[in-house]
Formats: sequence, structure tokens, C-alpha cells
Amino acid sequence: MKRRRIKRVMLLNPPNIVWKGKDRKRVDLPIGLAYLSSVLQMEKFDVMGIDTLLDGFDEEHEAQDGRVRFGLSDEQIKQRIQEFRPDVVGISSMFSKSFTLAVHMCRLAKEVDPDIVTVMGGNHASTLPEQSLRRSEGMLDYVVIGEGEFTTGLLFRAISKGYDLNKIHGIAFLDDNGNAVINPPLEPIYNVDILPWPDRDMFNILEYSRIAKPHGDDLMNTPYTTFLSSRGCPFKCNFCAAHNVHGRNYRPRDPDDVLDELEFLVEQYGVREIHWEDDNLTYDRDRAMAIFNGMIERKLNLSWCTPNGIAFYTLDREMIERMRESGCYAVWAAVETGDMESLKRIGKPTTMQAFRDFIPMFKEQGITVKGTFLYGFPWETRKHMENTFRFAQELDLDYVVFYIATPLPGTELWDLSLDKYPELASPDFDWEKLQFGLSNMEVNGISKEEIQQMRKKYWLKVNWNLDEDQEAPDGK
Ligand code: B12
Ligand code: SF4
Repeated sequence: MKRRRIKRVMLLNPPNIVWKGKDRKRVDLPIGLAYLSSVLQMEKFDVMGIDTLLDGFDEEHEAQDGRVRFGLSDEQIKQRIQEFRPDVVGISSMFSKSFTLAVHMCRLAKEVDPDIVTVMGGNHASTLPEQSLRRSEGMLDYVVIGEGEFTTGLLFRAISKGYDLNKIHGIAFLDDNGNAVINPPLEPIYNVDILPWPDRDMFNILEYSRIAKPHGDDLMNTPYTTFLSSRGCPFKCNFCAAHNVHGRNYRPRDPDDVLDELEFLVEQYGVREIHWEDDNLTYDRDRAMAIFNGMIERKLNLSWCTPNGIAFYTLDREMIERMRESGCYAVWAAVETGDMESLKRIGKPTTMQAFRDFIPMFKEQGITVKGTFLYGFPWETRKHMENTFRFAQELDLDYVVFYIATPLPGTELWDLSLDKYPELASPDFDWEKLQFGLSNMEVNGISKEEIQQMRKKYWLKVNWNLDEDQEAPDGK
């Protein structure tokens, strides 16, 4: 591998492709890149962060099949690269569906200057490092596997000094003979309190509130920002890919550090609302209560919601009351399924009763409760799916979203889906298909088209009691 001095690092959140008129465009601060930015700056790299989605939110460029790409254009991205003249461009490849665009970002960097080193991290690249390298056809130089905070600076110093890259844990690359080198991963960051707070300045924190298109669609007060009080989730739901980066250890932050960061956000930026993106905010009851109590005691006066869902099986009345008192106004319930067999098979440690019990308690407190459901698992028959739609109807949710079970790489669902969806294993599989709104496989005699159609049918029916040929209310 060529030695190259690395000083200037550009971190880039790639654009996105959506179906015009069907998909919602969203943008939130890329908190993983913001953490990287903090650490790399502490390590004395010159860092520039670009969220192409934020900076080009209103720009739409035609993509194929009625889809549009939004975010900065190729020319604008190249211009930003030219202006900053980075030694490295680091790209987030968080979602499988955006992998192709992430590779395209590497290509743009190499077009500006073939000597720019390209690095990718994030859930998709971490899960499939070799395939990511090979499919980039020389555009991607390195993959950082797992959490990037400690590996990335090590990699950059090793490239600068010509050290043996085989010794750097948590990276992957193709050697001079084209062989894949996948080094063992670095241990997860067990003590997440040693991390600096994410660099929200780098990603222009206040701009996200101006655009106001957050994950989960709830927004009561601005400025708002996304927040992580923990990493990892100990459970093994068979459709979930979070562990590919964050492992299965629950790694909570100290409540005092969480509260200090919240206070800083209030004082520094006038933040008035928090969107928790934790995988399991309330897993440790005492810790969660300490955070909620602290928010009250410190009079932070924040409103908050949980776009990434909340684990209902961890709740109780006292906690829900404390949530409200500390500013909670909306939660998403990850109900997943209304079928007992499916619940068992997905491995989520919840009960259907927990939703029956706690949804009314949230509503008593004036908290909005929305629910997400998954159907179309490879073992499911019409009966399983109907149970799910019925359960969605039974629960008194304020809004319901149905997702189609999607085999993400590195999940058990992926393995279970291979015989129904062999295309998944193809080396040139179109990753863009892996999104929760798209039906990809026929399941036990139910065609892809019908599975797709059910989504619209029950979305209209459960939310507004409308028929399939009717239109959802404006803006939905
Ligand atoms: C927030 C979030 C979103 C937000 C993202 C907005 C934002 N800017 O934050 C939104 C709402 C847009 C979103 C949407 C979707 N999401 Co989402 N999302 C998440 C969630 C809950 C948190 C991400 C996060 O902030 N993690 C915390 C940070 C610290 O970790 P991180 O991002 O992984 O970053 C670290 C490393 O990956 C690495 N790293 C990351 N980038 C880079 C870049 C470089 C250069 C380097 C060196 C390292 C590096 O270092 C970082 C620090 O340690 C994750 C679950 C999870 N636990 O990660 C799912 C997750 C990423 N989402 C997922 C999916 C599937 C989706 C959707 C495709 C679902 C759908 N509706 O179809 C959509 C697609 C969006 C789209 N582009 O169209 C999957 C991805 C799996 C996959 N292979 O695709 C996840 C893992 C959920 C899951 N439980 O399975 N999501
Ligand atoms: S509880 Fe949530 S984050 Fe944890 S494994 Fe299940 S789906 Fe993933």
C-alpha cells in the first residue's frame, strides 16, 4: 500500500434516492460522523464534515424509474472536495440501500484527485467489507468495520507513516495482489463515557431545524437535535442489523454526562427538543429514571420524543409519568407483529399485552403513541399477516406504519430468506431494494405484488378507515 501523509479529512454523508411523491424526504444530523469529527479533531486532523442531504435538501435530480436523488449534485460535491483538498474522503455507508451512492461518492473523490484516499464506514460497509471493496471496482480503498472512533485515526496514522496495515484492527482493504485483508475487529467501546460529545457544529446543527424533516416526523419545538445516551442492545431480534456495528452489549452513558451534554446543547444552541436515537433508551430502568429526573431537576425545559422506538417491555406507570414530566410528548412503539408465532420467531422479548397495557397509560399522560409493524416474514401465511393488521387496528394508536420484513445483511432474517429470495446472494444484487417499504419476495403463495398492496390497504384502513381506492389526507 502506498504511503501518503494524511492531515485533511472530509467526512461525507451521501445523498439519497427516493420515490417521488411516495417517499418522504428526511434529514437528521449524522451523529456517527459527528462523533468521528470530534475524535479526529482531538487527534489533530483537519476535519470538514458535509451532509450532502442537508446542504442540497431542496435539490432533486432525476434517477431511474420515477425516483429522484436529493442532496447536493455531483458537481457541487466535487466542488466542495476541490475547495477543501482533502487527503481522505470518509463516507458513511449506513444503509444497504444507499451503498451504490456511497461508492459513487468515492468515484467523485477520485475524479477530483486519484490520490485521495477513500474510506467507508457504517452498518452496510461494516457488515460486508469485502463485497463493498470489490463492488467499488477500485474506488474504495478502505473499510472501517464497526465503531469508527478509535480505528479511523489509527488507520490514517498508519497510512501516513507506512506502518503495516495488517496490524490495524477493524479495517479491511484489498492488498496489492487483490486479496481481501479483513482484520479482526476492534473491541466495542465498552466505556462510552470516554468519548467526546459529537461535533454538532461541524454539521450545522441549527440548519436541521430550519428544514424540519426529522426521523419519525414529530417536532414540537425547534431547535431540536438527535441524541444518543447509549449504544448497543442486548437482544437478538432476527430482522435487526444494529449489532453489526454496535454489538450486543448494552453500553449506557453515565446519566450525569448525558445531562451535562443536554445542558450544553440548551446553553450553546438554545436547543428546545431532543430526539433520542438510542436502540434501547429505557433498558436500564434506574439509569433512564436518573436521566428523566435529572432533566426535571435541572429545569432543562426540553420537549422530547423517541423516533427510533421505545421498548415497551421495559416500562411501568411511574416511568411513563416521569417521561411526561421531563418533556416527552410522543413515542414510537415498535410493536412489530400481532401474531404470537411471529413474535416468538423474531425473538423480541416483548409481549403483546405490554402494548395493550401501556398505550392507554401514555395517552392518559397526553403523550402521542405511534406504532410500527412488520409483516411478510418468510414463514408467514395470510393468517399471520392478518393477525398483525388486526392487532394494529385493536391498539388505540395515533398513527400506524406497516413495514415489509426486509432481510438486511448480517441478520438471521437474511439467512431465513435466502431460499425464497436467492437473488440476495448474487454478487451484483441491487442493494437499493433493501428498504422497508418494498416487497421483495413471494411468501408462501402470496405474491410480492399482493404483499405490497396490503401495505397501502391497511395503512389507509387502520389510520383513516379509508378504502384502497381512496386518498390519504393531505400531507400524509
Ligand atoms: C438514526 C437512524 C436512521 C435515520 C438516519 C438519520 C441520521 N442522519 O442519523 C433515518 C431515519 C434517515 C434512517 C432511515 C433508514 N434506516 Co436507519 N437507523 C438509524 C439508527 C437508529 C441510528 C443510527 C445512528 O446514529 N447510530 C449511532 C452512531 C454512533 O453509529 P453509526 O451511525 O453506525 O456510526 C458509527 C460507525 O458505523 C462508524 N461510521 C459510520 N459512518 C462512518 C464513516 C466513516 C468514513 C468511518 C471511518 C466510520 C463510520 O463510526 C461511527 C461512530 O462509531 C440505526 C440503528 C443503529 N443502532 O445504528 C438505524 C439503521 C442504520 N437503519 C437501518 C435501515 C434499514 C434504515 C432504512 C433503510 C429503513 C427503511 N425505512 O427502509 C431507512 C433508509 C433511509 C434512507 N436513506 O432512505 C438499518 C441499516 C441496516 C442496513 N444494512 O441497511 C439500521 C442499522 C437499523 C437496524 N436496527 O437494523 N435511519
Ligand atoms: S430490541 Fe430493537 S435494537 Fe434490540 S435487537 Fe430488537 S430490534 Fe434491534
